[in-house]
Order: sequence, then C-alpha cells, then structure tokens
Amino acid sequence: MSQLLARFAARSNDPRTGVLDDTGTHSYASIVRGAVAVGTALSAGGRVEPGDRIALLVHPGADFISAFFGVLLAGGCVVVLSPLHPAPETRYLCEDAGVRTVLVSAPMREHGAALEGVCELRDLATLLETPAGNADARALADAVAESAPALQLYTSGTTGKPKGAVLTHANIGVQQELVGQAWGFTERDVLLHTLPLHHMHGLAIALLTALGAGAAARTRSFDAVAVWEEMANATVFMGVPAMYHRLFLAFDAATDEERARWSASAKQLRLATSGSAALPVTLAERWRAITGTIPLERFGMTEIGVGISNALHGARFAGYVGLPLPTVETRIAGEGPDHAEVEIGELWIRGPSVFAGYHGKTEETKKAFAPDPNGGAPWFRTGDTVTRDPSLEGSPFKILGRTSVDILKSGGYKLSALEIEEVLREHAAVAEVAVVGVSDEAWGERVVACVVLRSGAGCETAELRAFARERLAPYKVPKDILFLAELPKNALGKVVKPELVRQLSVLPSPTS
Ligand code: MLC
Ligand code: AMP
Repeated sequence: MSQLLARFAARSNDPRTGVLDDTGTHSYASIVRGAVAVGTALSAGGRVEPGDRIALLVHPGADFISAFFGVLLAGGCVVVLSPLHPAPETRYLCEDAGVRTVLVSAPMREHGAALEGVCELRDLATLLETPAGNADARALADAVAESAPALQLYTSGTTGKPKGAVLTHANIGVQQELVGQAWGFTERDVLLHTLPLHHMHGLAIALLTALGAGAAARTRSFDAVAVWEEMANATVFMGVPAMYHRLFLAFDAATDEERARWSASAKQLRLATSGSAALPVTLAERWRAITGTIPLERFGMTEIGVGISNALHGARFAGYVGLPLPTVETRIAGEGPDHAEVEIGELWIRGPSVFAGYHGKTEETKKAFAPDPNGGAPWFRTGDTVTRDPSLEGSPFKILGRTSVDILKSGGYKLSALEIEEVLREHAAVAEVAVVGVSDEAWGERVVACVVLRSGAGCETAELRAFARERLAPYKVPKDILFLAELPKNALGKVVKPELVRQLSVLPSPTS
C-alpha cells in the first residue's frame, strides 16, 4: 500500500492547519475531505484506470493539494501544468503524457483554453463539492500499490523536448521520509513555500516533505519583500539561489527598521535551505552575515529528489552539498570503459528514491542508467561532474558542473539548449543558432542565443524573443540574442560551444 497516501489519509480527522494560502487557513481534515471528493468524482463510473495520467492546472494552495491527492486516491498519476507554459508547450506535455483529463481551477481557466479539444477539462471547484458518501481516504489509499506511478515531472534533457520522469508512490514516499528526517521536520513546522509546483523542488522536496511530517505550509508566489515579511511566521524557508539573490537586493534597498525586523525573522527560522543550482559562496556568506549561519545546501534532481545534503546540525560548508542521505548510494565514475571510481567524475546514484524511467522513452531511459561494474543494481547517471574534499569533515561532495554543455540552469530551472535552438531555427530568418549559458549573478546562468541570419534576411532581437515567447516558457526565452557572421566550429562542422561561451563571457553582463 502507498505510504505516501497512508500518511496523508492518516490526517483525515486532523483539525490542525495544513495549509495557509491566499484564501485563508485550511485544516488537514478539510484538505483530505477535498481529496476524497476529487478522488470519488474522478473514479465515478470506473473512469480512471490505474496509472492514468491526469493533469492539474491548479493555483498553489489547499485546492492544489486536494486535487493532487484526489488523483492519487483515484489510482491516477499526476502531471502538473503551469500557466507559465504557452499553449504549444502545454499541449506537448499533455500529448506526450497521454493526458485525457485536466483538472482546472478558476484562476487558470483562461490558460486551460489551450487544451480545449485536446483533453477533457474538469472544473476543480465542482469536483471538490462532490458528495463522497461513505468513501474514506484510508480505504482508497489501501487500494494503491507502492509500485504504481504517482507523479510524472517534466525535465529538460540533451535531446530537445522535455521528458516525463515517472516517480512511483514508493519513490516519493521514501523521499518524504529521507528529507523529512534529515531536516528534522515535525508537526510544529511552518514552511514558507514560494517555489513553483511543476518541478521537483517545489512539489516534492518542499511541499510533500512538509505535509508528510504533518507540518503547515504557507503557500504564496515569490516576492522578496513579502518573503522577508512572512518569515516571522515560519520555521523553514526553501529557495533556489536566484531567490536568495533577490532577497539580498531587497534587503539592501530596505530601511534600517525593516532590516532589523527582517534579520530577526530570518534568525528565528530553524532552517533555510538552498538547492536546484549551485549557491554561490557570496550568497551563502550574505545569509550568514544576516542570520549567523549559511543556508543548508543540498543536491537534488527530478529523477531522485534530494540525494546529497549538508547536515541539519553540525558542520555545513559553503560551496559543498554535504553527504548522501541514508539509502542513497553514490559512485564517482570515470570515463573509461570500466567506469572505475575516480576523484573527479560523473556522479552516479542508486537507491529506492530513484525514479522508474522516462515515460514512453525506452532508449533514453536505458541511456540514463549504467550497469554496475561489480554486477550490482544499475546506477542512475546524473550528468553532474563532482568530487569530494577529504580535507573537510566527512569528505563532503562538491558539484563542479554539468557533463553536457547543452544543459543550462537559469534561476533553478533546468533548460535544454537544444530545445531552445529548435524553436529559434523555425524562424524564417534564422540560418544557424547556438544557445549557451553564460555565468550570471542573478540567474546563475543566463541564456544567450547566437544567431547567424540567412543571407539577405533581417531580424531584430525583440522579434526573435517574441517568436520564442509564443512557443516557450518565459524563463527559457534567451535574455540576449547576438547576431554573428559565423559560429565557431570544429573540423567536423560542429559548433564549439565552450569557445562560444569563452568569447561571450568577456562581454559585459546586462542586469535584467
Ligand atoms: C523568471 N524569469 C526568468 C526566470 N524566472 N528568466 C530566466 N530564468 C528564470 N529562472 C524571467 C521572467 O519570465 C521575466 O521575463 C523576467 O525574468 C523577470 O521575471 P520575474 O517576474 O521577476 O521572475 P519571477 O516570476 O519572480 O521568477 C523568479 C524566480 C523563478 C527565481 C522566483 O525563476 C523561480 O521560481 N525559480 C525556481 C525554479 C525551480 O523551482 N526549480 C526547481 C527545479 S527541480 P521577461 O522577459 O518577461 O522580463 C530541481 C531539483 C532540485 O532542480 O535539486 O531542487
Ligand atoms: P532538475 O532536472 O531541474 O531536477 O535539475 C537537477 C540538476 O540541478 C542537477 O543535475 C544539478 O545539475 C542541479 N543542482 C541541484 N542542486 C544543486 C546544487 N546544490 N548545486 C549545484 N547544482 C545543483
């Protein structure tokens, strides 16, 4: 039976606050009631086959959680859509996942229009009011197996369009336990939650960890001043480095009175974490200057949840991600045919939190795993180059970068250079294009497109960005577009991206 669901169902009569959202406070009992109503409505007439992909286009908050668990209680697997995605991307996600039903909340109705004729759109408010009769969350949870798919999260890869990573109930249940225990979550916690819910960090690492421990989550959109103000009512904050960057910009612009109040609020947090991208040491030290301690940095991935983490208590090292969580096995694999363990190499991971595979992509799933050189269980290849530092207590891991130049991280979002290139190449004026990430203070990496125009064609930066914006989420749209006479290429005619990045990195960095 699904432990993820069992933990949720156990709160059926819990009157304590589970969520504080922009509509008010919601008890666990009411959130579970909502989930049972949604699950009952979805299952009516045997309409949900086990593992059916059901998408959510739902604003963050209590209704989102009821919708999420409602789908799971009905035996379905959740695909989370975001209003940040323009229509073609939203349609791609639903078509790739084989989604037939989408639950839509009122604030998202307009965005749902992109799916009319593609999927059945069901009004979440109506489902939440479905009489659930004698239906009981525990009984529904009993019927769902640990091995069933629970969540399909889309993540960018080196092959163009995003892939759907399938996580089972067991994967998420284990992640809930590992992270909850490592970071000391209890029912007394209040998580200040401002991360998007269509990715691993916001949905599983933050929200499901908190709910698994019976903590309360205050959900709101990210706004630096509001986050400072709301810290006073929270015990935990989780962010990506770009959020910390914004927090410090707001802090610097604040009055003395605000700074004093905000630093007191930040100091009383029992935990502030950073992940999804490398936290620059300068940002870690800024947090220390304000609160007396650096954020707890950890390494995670869509496919594994949190794998490696600094300790809640004891030494934390800026620039390092700490040590593997219990049950997470690691190997630093060399490039040779035997993939011998080396000091600097690709991080391989295995254990019960590792995902089941990419939906409908047998070949890519196969490529993502490597056989164990010693005949054990296969390893998931993270694509991250790492090392360990034996001079520090415990020999913590350090993430040195991605093995592929085509994977970028901007503000915590993983982006595929190839996906962005494919879109730009569709523009009539574009002959060649190479997308690269350039180091950037605000975003970690800034997406830059280098374009060679067709002879005689004219095109401005604004036109090309607008073209990309109609087809890609705004955070994938290149911040800069440089028109070049040619791209640097090797003898085989392949663009030498490291050379391009080197050329670009000497250009001054804009501030947006
Ligand atoms: C917003 N913009 C971005 C961007 N976010 N551009 C590049 N990279 C990003 N990450 C764009 C907007 O579209 C807009 O463009 C301009 O920047 C200003 O937008 P904004 O309104 O000020 O941004 P905001 O909505 O406040 O978003 C900033 C942010 C957001 C930091 C809150 O990026 C964010 O939520 N990041 C978190 C990503 C995340 O959750 N990753 C987890 C992946 S899972 P324009 O052109 O309109 O001006 C994972 C596993 C793990 O990695 O280990 O955790
Ligand atoms: P995603 O596919 O969005 O889940 O992104 C996972 C990737 O984020 C990892 O493979 C790393 O490249 C990166 N990442 C996550 N946490 C960290 C961290 N603390 N330091 C550096 N990179 C990180």
